[in-house]
Amino acid sequence: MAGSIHEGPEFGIGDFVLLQDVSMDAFMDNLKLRYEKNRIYTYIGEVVVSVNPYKTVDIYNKSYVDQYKGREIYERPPHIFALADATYKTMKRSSRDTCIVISGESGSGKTEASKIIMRYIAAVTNVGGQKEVERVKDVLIKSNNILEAFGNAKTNRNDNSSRFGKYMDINFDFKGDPVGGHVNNYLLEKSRVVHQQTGERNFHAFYQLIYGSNDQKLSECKLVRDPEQYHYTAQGGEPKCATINDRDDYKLVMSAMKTLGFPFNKVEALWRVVAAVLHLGNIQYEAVDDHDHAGIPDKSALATIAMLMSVDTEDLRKALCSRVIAAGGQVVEKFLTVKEAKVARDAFAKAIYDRAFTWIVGKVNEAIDPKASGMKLVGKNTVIGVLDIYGFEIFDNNSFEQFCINYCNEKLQQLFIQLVLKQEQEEYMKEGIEWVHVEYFNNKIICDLVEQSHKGILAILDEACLSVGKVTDEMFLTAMSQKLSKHDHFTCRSLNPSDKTLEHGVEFRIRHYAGDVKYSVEGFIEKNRDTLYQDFKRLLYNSKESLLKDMWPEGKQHITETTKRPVTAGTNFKNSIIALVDNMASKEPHYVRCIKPNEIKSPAAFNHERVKHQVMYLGLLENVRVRRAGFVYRATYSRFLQRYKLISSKTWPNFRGTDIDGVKTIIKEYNYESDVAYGRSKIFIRSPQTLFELEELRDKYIPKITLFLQKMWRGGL
Ligand code: AOV
Ligand code: MG
Repeated sequence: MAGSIHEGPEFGIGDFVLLQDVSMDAFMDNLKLRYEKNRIYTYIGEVVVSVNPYKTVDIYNKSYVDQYKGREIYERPPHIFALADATYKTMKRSSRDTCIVISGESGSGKTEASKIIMRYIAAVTNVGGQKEVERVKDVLIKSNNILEAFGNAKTNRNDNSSRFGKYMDINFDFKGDPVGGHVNNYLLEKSRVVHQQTGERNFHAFYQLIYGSNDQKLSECKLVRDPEQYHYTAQGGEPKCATINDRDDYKLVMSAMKTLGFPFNKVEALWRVVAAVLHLGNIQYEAVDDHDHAGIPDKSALATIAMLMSVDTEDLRKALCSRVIAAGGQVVEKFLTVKEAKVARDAFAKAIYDRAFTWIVGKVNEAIDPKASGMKLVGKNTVIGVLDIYGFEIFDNNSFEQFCINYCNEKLQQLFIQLVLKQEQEEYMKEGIEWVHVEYFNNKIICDLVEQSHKGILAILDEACLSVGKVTDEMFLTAMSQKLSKHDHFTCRSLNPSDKTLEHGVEFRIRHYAGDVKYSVEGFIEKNRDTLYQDFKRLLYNSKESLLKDMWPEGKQHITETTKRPVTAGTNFKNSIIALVDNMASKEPHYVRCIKPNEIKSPAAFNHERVKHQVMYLGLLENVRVRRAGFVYRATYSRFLQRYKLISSKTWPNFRGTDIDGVKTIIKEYNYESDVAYGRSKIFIRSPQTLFELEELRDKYIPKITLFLQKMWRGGL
């Protein structure tokens, strides 16, 4: 039965819903068998489960595109193309906004999946070959090169790990051709700019500049071709990554920026800013007096940075060594200690890079703005949103960033639970079919632990950040241990003294849906406050380089003006993730659930325990159960009749009655009545066996029908 959902026993079952018995063992056996046969995609109804192959699988070429284009999901072997096609068709047929939610832990294949989906959509649209649409598609696809260069990095989990969240809308005109798009970015892990764990790298862009730019540009930036010379790119210890070619990637990024119409002088200024950040990391401080006040002995380093950022050298020195404060109407200069100056310098480097990234996203959005495409937008404009966010992660040392990333993954799991349950429940209700309730772990309790007002972790953190006087990370931990002592998913040493794995006053643990994570509170307060001295803002606002000046409009403010306290980083992130989830819930969602087969990026290892763990926490088995709720297959009457009418002489070639009567005729003829239920618009089938038999019958009849048609065409009938 090659060619349909059931590919034959040697490839396992293409849809977990069709498993004879729904057990963890059966699920795992099927997943493993398919993975070993390079069948990396398997369905759970309309959800696609994808296992990262860690090798090139030749299943994305044009002949595959042609096989899936316009077909129904069940008609071909499982493929992410089928999901992309279904999403596209739904949007086109019903003029509804749709979205694709891609989830899974770090390194499971989300970003690759999102790009495969985008390329598929590009391949099946614009049949009319309009030049402008081709340009829009090119721009949309190439925007990935730029965003990944500045927003992705090598981590110990993934050589090309997304360090920002990305939600991209692709806009379509009424004909279904792409006319533009929009990117929303979420919290860039900017701490990476100044610190990387052993084995990790900074953002790709730094290495692309060092390895990829020509000699002239490198010397203009006063750089050498060796990342180990720079503190911000040397800490990980392995600046070269076997799976990444920074030189080629630099060229790709430059070409993409050109395609997207980034002005050349801005691109040049942007790379100078990247270079300036590298030089900043090498700034050394020394004490200049008995109060440990900071001074910078290397004047030429200062001059280089000032040159690269087009600011005054002395202003730069001042901003790096002191701060100006307004006290009682008087403006006074306060000198920083060496330790304070280092913190300020790192905050400065992080902020510059973060703003530069935001600027890049803004530029990408200008380039892909549907209005800018120059195409006339007639009729209703619909979108397909693609969500590719940083996956759940556990490192040796987990900080505020992992806390935010993992919270975001909790929210996505919550969305999945709510919508999949809701959708299935609604379907049964709408069709008037009784359904069986399926129990599973609802992670709402963990979302609440983080986000609840007043008693959630983020609220406690904000409270600590806003209180007057010196507040330390340890005090924040104490506050949590008092307020969250009864929470099943939170613990720290003072709540659980026997847990020797947690360090007193430093660490806490959250039982996430995807596993236990130990966080270190160190830096939580500072990262949540996310303060940057006004001095730096003023410095960059006064830059002669318009790129920098435009990035820092608030530098215009005079020192004596008071500003409202900005929203903290954590609350800001929470609000944007809540808005994101609401946005997706308002669209018609489709899901890709990515699984990482092993920890060693190997194409040949299926780590049973690791995969089982993911299957468990993703709730895939429960997903199968809910989807089955007694029925393995459903189809509208017209669809069913169209597919199977050829297996009965009573319905072939034409049935002269309603679709439902036609379906009933077939079901009766083959004695399947006890195995089906008739809904309002759909037929529901209980056992996989019935579906297989129907498919087999269809396969048996197809040659006869073909013969029949050939004879007819030749005039023999
Ligand atoms: P992620 O997006 O889920 O992690 P990626 O999509 O970056 O993971 O995948 C990690 C690596 O796995 C890629 O760089 C490829 O080498 C390989 N890979 C993934 N999918 C495929 C595929 N379909 N075919 C071939 N190779 C693949 V993170 O961004 O870390 O959460 O924050
Ligand atoms: Mg990614």
